[in-house]
Order: sequence, then C-alpha cells, then structure tokens
Amino acid sequence: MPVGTVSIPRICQPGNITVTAVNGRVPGPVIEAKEGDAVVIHVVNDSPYNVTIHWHGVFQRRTPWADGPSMVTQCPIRPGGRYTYRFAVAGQEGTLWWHAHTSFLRATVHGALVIRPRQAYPFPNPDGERTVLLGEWWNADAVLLERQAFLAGTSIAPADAYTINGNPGDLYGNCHATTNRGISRFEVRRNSTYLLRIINAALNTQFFFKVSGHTFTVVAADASYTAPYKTDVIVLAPGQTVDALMAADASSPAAGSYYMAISPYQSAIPLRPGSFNGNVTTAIVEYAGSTPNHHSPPAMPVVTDTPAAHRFYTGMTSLLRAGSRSAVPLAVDTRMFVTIGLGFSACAPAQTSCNKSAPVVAATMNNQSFTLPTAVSLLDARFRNAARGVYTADFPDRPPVPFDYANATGRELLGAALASTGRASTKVRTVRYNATVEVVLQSTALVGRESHPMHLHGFNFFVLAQGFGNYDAAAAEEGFNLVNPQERNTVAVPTGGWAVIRFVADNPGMWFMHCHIDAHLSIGLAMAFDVEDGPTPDTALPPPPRDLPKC
Ligand SMILES: [Cu+2]
Repeated sequence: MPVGTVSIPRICQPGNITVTAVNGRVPGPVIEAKEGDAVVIHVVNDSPYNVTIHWHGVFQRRTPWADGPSMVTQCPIRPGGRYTYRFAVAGQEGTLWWHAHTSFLRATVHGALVIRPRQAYPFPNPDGERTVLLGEWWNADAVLLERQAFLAGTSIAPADAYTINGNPGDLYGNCHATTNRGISRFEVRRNSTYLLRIINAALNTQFFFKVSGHTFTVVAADASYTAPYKTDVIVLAPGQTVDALMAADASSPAAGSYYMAISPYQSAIPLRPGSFNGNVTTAIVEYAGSTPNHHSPPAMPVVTDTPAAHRFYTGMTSLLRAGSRSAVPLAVDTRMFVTIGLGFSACAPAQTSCNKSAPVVAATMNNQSFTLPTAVSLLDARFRNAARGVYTADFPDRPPVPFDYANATGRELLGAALASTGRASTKVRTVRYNATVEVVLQSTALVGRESHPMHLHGFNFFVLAQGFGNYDAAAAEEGFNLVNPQERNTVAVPTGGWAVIRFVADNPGMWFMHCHIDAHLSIGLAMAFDVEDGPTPDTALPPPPRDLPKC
C-alpha cells in the first residue's frame, strides 16, 4: 500500500488540494479477506508525514506489533520508510476497516476491510454487496489543521463536507452547481437483496443513515453478527460499522432511483452554533434499466435526535446460533469505573501560539489526560522491561473525587474538585492474562455533555447496559443483558450517560482504549490496557518483527 501525496478537487470551491492518500484515492482500496486468512500488507510511506496503519477491529491475537496506533504498539513509519503488517483474521467475519493512526491523517488515509465467511452467512445470501464508506472532508490538509489547533489550544474547524464513498452528493450546501466532486451511485436490480457494509470513517461526527423508500435489516455491527434488527434509520459513531440487508423492492415503480443520505447526529449539550456542519450528503440508489428519476431525499432525524440514536444503539442484540450459549463471562475479576469527558487545563509549553491567560480544553479518563510517549512505544517499553520514563502502571480504577458526573458543570467545580484535570500523563492499567474486565464508562458534563464513541483495540467487548445520568450499580445490574448483548469494538456512550462493557483479557499486549472522535483523542481521551503474559510460550508477548520501525 503506497501512502503518498495526491491532488484532489476541493468540494464547493474551485481548484485542487494536496492530501495524503493510499493508491492516490480517498477512500483507499477495499481489502478483502476470508475468515482465517493470513493478511500481509506492505506499507510504503512516500508521504511527507509519519504514518502508521491501524486495522480497526482486528483482534491481532499473537500479533500485537501489527495493531498500528503510533507510539502505542509501534514507532511511526518515517517518510521514505516501509513496514509490513502481518496478521490473521481468524474468528472474525464482517465489515471492518483500516485507517492511519497518527495525527489527523486518517481523514484521507482509510478504507474498508471486508472479511467474508468460509461457509455461508447466518442470513439469506444477498444477491449483491456494496461498501458504503462515510467520511468527513476538509478543503485543507487535516494534519496541518490539527497541528495549528494544537499550537493555539483551540479546536479544529468543522469539516467542509461529509462524503459517501468520497463524494458529497448533489444537495451539498448551495453549491452543487459549482462542486467539482460528484455523487456516488449504487446500481441495484429490482427484487434483489443487497448487503450494505456501512463504515463511519469520519473523524468527529456521528451519522444518521437512510435510503428513501427503503428499510433495512441489520445483521452485524463491528463485524459481530446481530439478531436481525429492522429499522429505517441506521446510526453510526466514528469507528463503527453496520452490515444491513436492503431489499430493492421500492413500492413506487415509477421512480428509477432513490436518495441515500447521511446527516450529522450532534449529541453535545449545550450544542454550540457553528460547532458542526449541518449539511446532508447524498448518494443515489439506481434501479438497473430504469430512468433515473430520484424521489425526494429521506426525511432525516433532526441533528439533536438523541432518542433516535439511543433507540438504534440499544436496539440490537447479538445473534445466538442454534445450540450455542451466551458467551458472556459472568464472573468479573477486574472492575473499573471510568469517567470520560472534557475539562480544562493550562497551555502546554509546546503550544506556542496558545493564549496563556485562558484555559484550554483537555480531555480525560478518570481525570488523567493521556499523552503519547515520544522516545519509544508503550509495547516496546513493556517488551524490554523498560517502562521507566515511558509510562506508569497506575491508571486509577475510579476518579479521584466522586461528584455529580452527569450534571455538574462550571469552572469553580473543575477548579475545586478536579485540580489536576488535564495534567498530561501516560498511565496504563495492568491486567492479568485471562481476567474478565468490566468497565463502567461514565460520561461527565463538566464542559458539556457529549456522546463519546469509546474504542478498544485488541478485543471485542459485550455491551451489558447503557443509560443516561449517573450510573447506579444496583439499578443497572438488574438490567444487564447477560444472554445476548451486542458485541462491539466501539460503543457510543450515551450523552451525559454511561455504558457497561465486559471483555476477557486473553490477548497479551498493550491495547489502546480511546474516544474515536479524533478531536478528543488528540487532547487526551485515552488510556491503555497492559495485558500480561499467560503461562505458556504461546500466550506470551512475541518479539517484535525485524522490520518494526525505529523511533
Ligand atoms: Cu469523545
């Protein structure tokens, strides 16, 4: 996979823009595999930036050096350098994706990773499949935008457009007459059923997804099969995927084509005007042999429709196959209660254009604002038993000061109760091999309520329960789904609420857990699990591959 510089037309503005992309295209190539395949990908960095590639959702069992997050499992591939990622996609089927895991590079460096089953799908075989990759586009180099925002201690501007398979569609703003990027088209045959593999590759935005005149049956999320779930709206947070069957059986025979559309779900409370792009992005579903004559676009939920998002996010359950039992581990070894959210901190010395007299926004988990090491990766430091000066193993199991998480706001409280909010540190939580880990993710309201899509590397987790307000263990445990909870790699924790996840730490390595909103990851909404070695040679951390990039 060559990563290089490419000139691409701006959206809604004349001229081209230079961005970094794989194979010269945004999105990049679809990687197709069968369950159990060994995957070998040579990444050649012809770009001016440091690059790593993360294989989002791949367990990386026995291959922790191939996971990809920069300075967590590897040093970046320098300009002119190369690295070969080798891993297996075993015990996983469905739609995943790959993306750069350095800075904001994933705005343009991403693509689908499709894993098909060896045998049959656990649902009627579709007549066709379509990959639908949702993105966010800036008419600027996102890496430079992120750099400027960091130096100034501000947030990056909203995207200039949302895209479906790289295109903004024909309703974008008032500029469709001048847009020099097109509209994506999906041809279908009447009375056929299609498997849509939908991926939210956007950096900072959750999406509502609809197709005019059609409904869906969701069959998988994050490459885990779900019980068939019927809906006319699909919701995806950054990092998430949904596989949905769509029957091409639109009732209006006069129409030959229908709009597919995405619109933003903005969970922030309060929602600041100007903090997001409200545009609807479209594509066309076209019936073969008919005259294109698209219906009006679907009625999208309003941008703040949290009930619609919550209905979808909580409506799915995992697919229990005949004769199989629930895989949810019942005995918990390690319990954590982790606050997630935004706070304030002082400008860091490296933020050279920051207003030193005003606080800047920082993000924390249990009051710790994560900062990446600079000299050596976490995994390398662990492998060499050389954590000193790189990370500490004291990520706390609770916040330092309990408070009214979902309601308390204001700087006085931040100052009084959270004196250390935003203090940058590199803390991991060490976990015994094979331990069952339960984490309550509790979102805070200090700066504003917001839904944070929390992503765990190296594992899927079961989502046992989700809710709004402060977590109440006694009440919540009554409602735990221990029978068929959805299994995911990214959960959108409800805005001003909580989610309970559980996973078995049976994969030794350093596994990043972080908000998949890049604007929050870059200011510290992250931590890592250090999963210890097991008792046998094949449950121990393997040595790094010879071509692992050096710092
Ligand atoms: Cu977040």
